[in-house]
Amino acid sequence: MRRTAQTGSGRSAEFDAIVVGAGFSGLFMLHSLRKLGLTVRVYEQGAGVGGTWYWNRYPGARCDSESVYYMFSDHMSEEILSEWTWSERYAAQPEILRYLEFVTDKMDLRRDIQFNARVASAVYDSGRGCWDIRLADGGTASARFLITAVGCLSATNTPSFPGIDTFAGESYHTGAWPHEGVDFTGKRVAVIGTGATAVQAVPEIAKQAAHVWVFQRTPNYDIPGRNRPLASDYATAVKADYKNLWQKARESGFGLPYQVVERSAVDYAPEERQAIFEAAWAKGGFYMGLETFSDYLVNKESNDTVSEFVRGKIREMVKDPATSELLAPKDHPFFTKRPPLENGYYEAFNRDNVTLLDARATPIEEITPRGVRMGEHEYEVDAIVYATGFDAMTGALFGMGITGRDGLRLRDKWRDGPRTYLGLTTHGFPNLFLITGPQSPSVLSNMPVSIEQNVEWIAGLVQYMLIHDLDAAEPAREAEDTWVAHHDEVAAATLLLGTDSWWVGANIPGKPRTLYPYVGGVGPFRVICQEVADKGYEGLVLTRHDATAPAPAG
Ligand code: NA7
Repeated sequence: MRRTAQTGSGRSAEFDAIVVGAGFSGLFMLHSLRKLGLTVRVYEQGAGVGGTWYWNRYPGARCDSESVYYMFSDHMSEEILSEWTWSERYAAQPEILRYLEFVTDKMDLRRDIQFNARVASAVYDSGRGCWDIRLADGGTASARFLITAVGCLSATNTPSFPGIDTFAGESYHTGAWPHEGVDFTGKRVAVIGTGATAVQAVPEIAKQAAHVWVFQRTPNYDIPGRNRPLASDYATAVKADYKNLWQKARESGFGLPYQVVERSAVDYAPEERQAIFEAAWAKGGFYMGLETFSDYLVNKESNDTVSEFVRGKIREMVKDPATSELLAPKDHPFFTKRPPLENGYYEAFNRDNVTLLDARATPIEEITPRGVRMGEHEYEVDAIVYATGFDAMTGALFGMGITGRDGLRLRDKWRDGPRTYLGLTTHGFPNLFLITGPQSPSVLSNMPVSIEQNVEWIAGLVQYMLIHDLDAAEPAREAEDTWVAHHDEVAAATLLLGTDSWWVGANIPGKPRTLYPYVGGVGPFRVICQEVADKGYEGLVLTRHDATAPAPAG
């Protein structure tokens, strides 16, 4: 590969690689490419690092993977791993942001990151064999490689309720929360949505507000998080066994080093099953889904048992029978939507100042200057919190105006749903690499584990290209077709496509319905990617820019 050097002068800066986003993915990608000796520029639209953890500052925001596994492994830095100790079982947003800032400074990453820099377009120039980037402020740059590290949940979704702009009070989307925080003391608050975000925010908002109305369209199977301060001996024990635990996480289905036992709930007597459920419930966290029985996603009968167990727990926890019935999901099987972890959510409905409203039976009709109208009733509030989620996985990518070979826009290519090779590359877009892209495990995993795997695979490919003096990598159309077919086949064997969720794009009107993340598992995905690499990046067409070979077919 002929290197391009940063000019530092002239209108358009040139780099070997441009990375978009400075969250977990962008930081590790920058570090990895630097190690290869490349010039790299990271463009980040926020004023600081952190990605998701920069934007999602709503009350109660925390990770749902246990903190000790929600971090970089020694592949980033052994020193950071040993120096950093989390204070809670699930770290809160300020602590995660502090961690990412600590990593940034420790690894001296900041000098290659340009903040307040939103990429408005990214266009591939076949003649020069590079990507031309235009920033929203008019700045330009180009690079051989373009790597998206934009996160899966970064393009916020606010439903287009009639009258939304007429509201006279304060409105907030949880994914773009004011940095100075919001004081809800004494206020009447509407929270729209009951996904993982609302489940974290409602108990905290309820502690301040005069009254909170929670507008629920679909109830979820919320699992107790059982958050608590992290005992130092626990952190020490995890650190001592870190290599083993991370290896287990890398080989696991969901990127967590849990003990998955291959067994079905239907093969157990009701009392035995109950004991297994109770043990996981008491433990808290994703153990409920991952360490009880292993066939919930493919066996409805097995799933019915855990779904009923969780419904029973909700009925026990929420005192008002009508409210608990409304909170108990009946329209979809457990884990076919992301199960939120709750730390006081169900308890909140036992407070006098929290009311659950059924936005399924009586949909929100409009936002008025005074509040939210459902049917005949107008709920007058001082503030509206939109906990209405994201245009997941593709929203942020489309927002960057990515255009590949022959003027092909990514948005057009994926009009009927994403088409990728391994979720990491897509035909027609040479040297475009997607970290946690659609059709990779991404959101169906503990993100840092998938991010490290994705980044290392991309860095491995770049290194291979450097060694073999290659300029461009692009998946062959047939390789992509094969991957999409495999992805779809694995998805079709599960219950996931039958439930309306953001995993299948159902939350965004008009979005193609397909499973966006790959459900084949983190471990198997890693093996597939490694095999591809071992075979000289099989499925990718690798070319020299000055070669006479034609561009990949299609
Ligand atoms: P989610 O999980 O997409 O939740 C959004 C919520 O907003 C969900 O309860 C939606 O109901 C609700 N919603 C969306 N549009 C409407 C309208 N028009 N009316 C009423 N209610 C509506 O987003 P989160 O931010 O909570 O979580 C995203 C992920 O972040 C989470 O899964 C974790 O992986 C981390 P619906 O269920 O669609 O009926």
